[in-house]
Amino acid sequence: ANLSLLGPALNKEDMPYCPKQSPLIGGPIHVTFPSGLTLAEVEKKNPLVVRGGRYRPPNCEARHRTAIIIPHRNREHHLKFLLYYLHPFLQRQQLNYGIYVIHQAGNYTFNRAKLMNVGFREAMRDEDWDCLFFHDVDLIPEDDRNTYVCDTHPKHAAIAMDKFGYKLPYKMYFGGVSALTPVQYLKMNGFPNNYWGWGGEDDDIGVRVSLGGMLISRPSLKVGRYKMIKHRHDKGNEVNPKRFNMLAKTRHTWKEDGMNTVEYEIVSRDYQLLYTNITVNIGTEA
Ligand code: UDH
Ligand code: NGS
Repeated sequence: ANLSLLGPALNKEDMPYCPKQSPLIGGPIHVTFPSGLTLAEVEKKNPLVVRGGRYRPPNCEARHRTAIIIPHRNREHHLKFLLYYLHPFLQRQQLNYGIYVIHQAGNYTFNRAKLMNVGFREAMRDEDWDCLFFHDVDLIPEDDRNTYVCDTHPKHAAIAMDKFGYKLPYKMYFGGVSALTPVQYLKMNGFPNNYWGWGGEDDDIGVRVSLGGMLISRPSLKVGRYKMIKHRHDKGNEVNPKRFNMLAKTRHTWKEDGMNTVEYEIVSRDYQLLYTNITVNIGTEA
């Protein structure tokens, strides 16, 4: 096309694409949890991050737009460490990115997968993201080469966690951190809305990938490494006794439960410097 017909270009549009492989990427990251770290310090270390936790490389046009979706309640301490590591990590990858914290309102039993559905819809309202990373708040990536971009199949990124001896705990494990394009997400009707409490929802998501006719893509064990911030079971996220019965039925329920049926009310959307905070009322178990 004759670009001159479009009139004078803005500076931003004149920028070359970023290189296919970022020159800023290193190797293993030494993860520690400095005591006394404050959010204000994390903000100061990330001067190019703008309102709502958004960033674009300053000198080149990003090749990828990635949204990070973090299900959250009562884990501010973990969130601070995740942001401390994630912002510089994503900037070294030269991504156009945004971080969304999806905060479950009230004290009713936690529902991780439904919060992800909320995050998907709300993030896609902002921007036509290429890729969404569904990210537990307590998992810190330990290698720069773990690129936060999507693959041709849904990606399970947290393949090697310290608590499992840096191995996959079982072949179908899909927990912790996963990444899907919007097309992949909708192909499996998103995530289930009915897993209240701990356990099973990640296995259900893994089953949906294959019911949607897709495979699971994974980084290498060397690269997909994560350190988990140690903690106990949360109050309000008790083990879900129904999870095995529900899992046995996924193949009959996935088309009627997911993105096409998710219901919720946004309580607030506020734009913090380091993330967009969406507080949502997701109701209670039917
Ligand atoms: N989450 C919250 N708040 C909650 C519960 C869960 O923010 O109250 C989110 C958070 O992003 C977390 C994710 O949901 O990373 C998954 O929940 P989880 O961390 O409780 O699940 P996980 O399987 O740990 O990582 C369960 C507790 C294991 C205790 C083992 C004690 N030795
Ligand atoms: C499986 C759970 C998953 C869970 C995984 C790891 O048994 O939800 O263990 O748990 N599936 C069911 O309960 C059906 S962990 O070691 O992180 O506590 O993610």
